[in-house]
Amino acid sequence: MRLMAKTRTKPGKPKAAYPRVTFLEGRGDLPMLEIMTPWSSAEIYLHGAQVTHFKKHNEPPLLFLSQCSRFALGEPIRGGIPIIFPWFGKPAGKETQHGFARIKDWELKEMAMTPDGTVSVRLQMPEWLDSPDLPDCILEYRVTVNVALTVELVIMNRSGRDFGFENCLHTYFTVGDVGDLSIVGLKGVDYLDQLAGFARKTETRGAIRISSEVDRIYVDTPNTVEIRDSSLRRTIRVEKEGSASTVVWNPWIAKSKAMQDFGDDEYRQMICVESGNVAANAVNLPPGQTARLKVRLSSSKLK
Ligand code: TA6
Repeated sequence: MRLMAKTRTKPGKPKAAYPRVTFLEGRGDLPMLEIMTPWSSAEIYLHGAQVTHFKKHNEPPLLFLSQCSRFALGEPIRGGIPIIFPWFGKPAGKETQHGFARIKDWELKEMAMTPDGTVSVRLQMPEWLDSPDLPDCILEYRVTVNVALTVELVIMNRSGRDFGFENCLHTYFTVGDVGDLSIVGLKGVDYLDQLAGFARKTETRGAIRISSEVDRIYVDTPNTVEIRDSSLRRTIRVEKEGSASTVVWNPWIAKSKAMQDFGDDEYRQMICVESGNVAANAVNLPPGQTARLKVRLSSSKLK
């Protein structure tokens, strides 16, 4: 099914090619939005409200999507920006890794285009009934596509009690070769090393290089992070608001082989730099309050 939502053009004027939003059945016949703007293209699946693609017209894709990803109900999509909520990892007693937001089918609530060609989309997770470990709240996700990609996860606590949760925008970035990049912005920040039993350490490097599996939760940091990719000659900027944690992950060889929905060699073309509130930075949201987690992803030529 292809329904086109185009900007209105005055009679006699050539039809604007951009901006354009097309609703179609994507991989696995899952409904998705295909977005074209004067600067870029993007794709959002209603499954998990997952942005799976963002690419500026004159650059390689910014987001990484595994060629082996599943696109099926109840399964997470491997790549793009998975929404992690209401817990990170797999705490005791939880049956799914990284919560359930990324495997729910979200609803498209609003779509807007501005005269300059920016496209914004608002999605909402299906409501649930208040329960002892899951207070009644509204979850919205706002995606803005132009020369950059901005995503915002908004959680409104409608219950009569505090709501404690973790959230994270688990972003997968495309890189030329993981051995040719450096991650800048985390020097002096403490992190929990998931490969060393969550031991707390301090980052001593101004430019972090990747040469083995990395799985670190940097805590108490509002910092912007840059991914400087000398292979693609590109710098990716990860700016964030409402986030105290930054997670850096690359599965490397063994874990890549162990993941069914990830190619054995795909670790070379990706890095995860994730923005959220995890572990000691978990959120406690009082009744009636709203929590906002916002990330702006942009790129420029590597100087
Ligand atoms: O990004 C950090 C992490 O928690 C890693 O430990 C790894 O499990 C990754 O998330 C991917 O998790 P997923 O459930 O998507 O396979």
